[in-house]
Amino acid sequence: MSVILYSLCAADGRRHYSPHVWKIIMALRHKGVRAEVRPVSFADIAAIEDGSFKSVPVLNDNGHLEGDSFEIAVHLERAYPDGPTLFGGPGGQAMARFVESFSQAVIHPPVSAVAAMDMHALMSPADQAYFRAAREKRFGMTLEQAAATREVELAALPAKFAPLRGVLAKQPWLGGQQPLFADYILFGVLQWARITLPHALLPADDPVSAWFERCLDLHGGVGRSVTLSDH
Ligand SMILES: N[C@@H](CCC(=O)N[C@@H](CS)C(=O)NCC(=O)O)C(=O)O
Repeated sequence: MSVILYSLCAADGRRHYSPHVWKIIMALRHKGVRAEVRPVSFADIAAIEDGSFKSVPVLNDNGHLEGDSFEIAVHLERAYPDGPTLFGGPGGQAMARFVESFSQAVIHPPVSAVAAMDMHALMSPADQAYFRAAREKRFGMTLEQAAATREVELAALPAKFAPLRGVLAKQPWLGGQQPLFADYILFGVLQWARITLPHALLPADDPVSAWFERCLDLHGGVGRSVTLSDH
């Protein structure tokens, strides 16, 4: 029996910072599945397992390979039916796709820009070169120019969390009375920011910050186990 999760890691070999990997670290703990988290760099991704993967997370669950965070969660729900549910049924699974889409379309892009230079600082020289080329192509500007938008992006960010804040005024988790994979999707983005940025992304008195702290307390506080950015 062996479960391996491949995870993008800083040059220090300790700071796992990928938002998509964090969704799965939480999902594995939620299901009570023990896994070895194996650190990789950008350069290592092409050599993971059968060489067919272009991004992390990648999960090897006793020989079953899965390479997209949502598909990994669907696999875990199917493979470990005795553990607590990650979706709360087919409707919950379908609606978690909306949360993923919201996270990718609305939250991910500004955090990418705000964290660009801080992420770069955490990487090995080889990953820095890869990351700079890939992100400058995606952004259509240099990393430095993307980072120069950070004050504007940071100021606009709390309003973008309004949909989550609105739900949290009525219930403690997106999942209702308990966290579900939908919570871990948005947790992943904030955890990425927590690990890479030298400052908080949202004000401490924001209900979203209180929810994030509750997420950090889950599953034996696994989210707090990563050393914070000190660069
Ligand atoms: N849809 C994928 C996206 C995963 C993804 O973009 N992972 C990033 C790390 S956060 C990656 O591995 N990127 C590889 C690259 O940029 O070459 C998922 O949710 O698993």
